[in-house]
Amino acid sequence: MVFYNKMIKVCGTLLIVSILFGCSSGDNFDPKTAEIVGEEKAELTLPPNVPPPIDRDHATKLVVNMEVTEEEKRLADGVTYTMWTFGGEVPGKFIRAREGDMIEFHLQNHPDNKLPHNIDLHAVNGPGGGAESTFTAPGRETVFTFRALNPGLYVYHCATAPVGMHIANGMYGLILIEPAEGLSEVDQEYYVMQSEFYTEGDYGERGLQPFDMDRAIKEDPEYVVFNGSVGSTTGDNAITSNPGDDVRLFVGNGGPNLTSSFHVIGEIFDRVHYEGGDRIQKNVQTTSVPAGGSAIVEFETEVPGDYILVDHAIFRAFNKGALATLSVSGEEDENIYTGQQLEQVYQPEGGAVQTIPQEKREEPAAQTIEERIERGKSVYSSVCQSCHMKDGSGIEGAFPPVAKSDYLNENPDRGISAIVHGLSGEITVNGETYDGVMPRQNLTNEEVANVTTYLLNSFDNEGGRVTPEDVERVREEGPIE
Ligand code: HEC
Ligand SMILES: [Cu+2]
Repeated sequence: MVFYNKMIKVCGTLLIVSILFGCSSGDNFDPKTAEIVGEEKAELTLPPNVPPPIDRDHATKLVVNMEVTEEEKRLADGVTYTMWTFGGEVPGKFIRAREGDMIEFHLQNHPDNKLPHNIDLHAVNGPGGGAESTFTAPGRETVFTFRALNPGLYVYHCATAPVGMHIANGMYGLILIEPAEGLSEVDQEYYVMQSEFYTEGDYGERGLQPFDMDRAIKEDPEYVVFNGSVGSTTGDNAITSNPGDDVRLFVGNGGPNLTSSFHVIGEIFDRVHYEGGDRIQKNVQTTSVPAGGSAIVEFETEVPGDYILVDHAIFRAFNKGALATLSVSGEEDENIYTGQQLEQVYQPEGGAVQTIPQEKREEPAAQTIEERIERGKSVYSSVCQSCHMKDGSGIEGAFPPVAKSDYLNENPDRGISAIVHGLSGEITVNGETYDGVMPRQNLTNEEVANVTTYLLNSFDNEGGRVTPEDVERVREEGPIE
């Protein structure tokens, strides 16, 4: 304390010293008593966008208008859900304020809504985080004011009973209280928030899906997503940067139940404000973001390519939707990453063995097409399903659909070739472009014939039959472009 007072004195009297020692007006800034200068209307943004950094050097009265809506929205392709939103989207609009600001919060419940709602902002010091003051019936508006005392990244959510259901239906978002001295300058800032959906239908089941309370209580979601839907932030909607840029992600987790193991495939977080607070951890691979919590993640993107944001509880990523894409475009840098330098036959026995031995598995050949389809189905579920999904729909932006696939139906040999030779490079399936890598599958001719026959006769494909002789022929002819 004595030392602190002394520092202020030194800083105040010796400007040069104060610059050297990094003193700033922030050192004796008290958010409780900071003078409120002027008034502003807060600019709110929908995900993945973030309002611009605050360039004020004083506290102000900040007016926030947040409208609650209840509307049917896309959860996945062919799947919709009645979402309850803060500001028209899930997650809700991003709020950016400065430490010391006096925030006048207006909660507006749209007259077409059916239910009352309120808001608990974790950035508030006061009962219910504002929930008690903002209980609002449809067609009504409530107002309360709070002082932003603690800088950090905070979750807000609806806290109207049943609270779990209001959150599960989409009522959460992020509010950033910038420290008085501001955050470091970066090239891009994005808003990414994870959450779960508990639907009556299984993953991918089409139509408007009602909320399933039993699944929610068991914490067994069908969907785990970033920014409100499967594929919200992939393909044309991917977030972007360029090599050499500093990227800052404001990461939130609305839950309602699961903790996220937040990870970006192919990147290391240079700095993490873990739990959205002051402390910085450096050089982090995966950071925990608890339900109702956050993290600020910063890293430089060095090398061009697609970087996939995942919950590294990995079945959530590949089977429940928790995938987003950061697309980095620009110059390669082989000093940092070369890309593949070699791909060749691996011969553990040395040069004497010229081919990889085909493991001979005991299996009598299928006699009928029904038998083929039946056996092909079990190959599919043990080998292919993890990427192409149980219903063959694939994953937007990553794995093409094998359901109703024009690419496959046009020439079934392409399917055989993908399995026995692998497949990479750009292909177009049902109008969407994919540029992924399907590894060569180590299956017998019989198994490939079965699984391809199964594919052709399932998932709305056009039928057909493939024999082990067809597979042998495609093996010999080499990959089909
Ligand atoms: C590790 C993930 C993965 C696995 C496992 C996998 N695939 Fe693929 N598959 C892909 C990717 C990625 C592509 C697209 C490759 C590209 O973009 O060039 C693809 C493409 C295909 C295609 C052509 C495109 C289309 O959608 O019609 C077929 C057919 C296919 N796979 C069938 C299968 C079958 C059958 C199996 C199981 C024996 C299987 N795949 C296993 C990832 C996978
Ligand atoms: Cu609510």
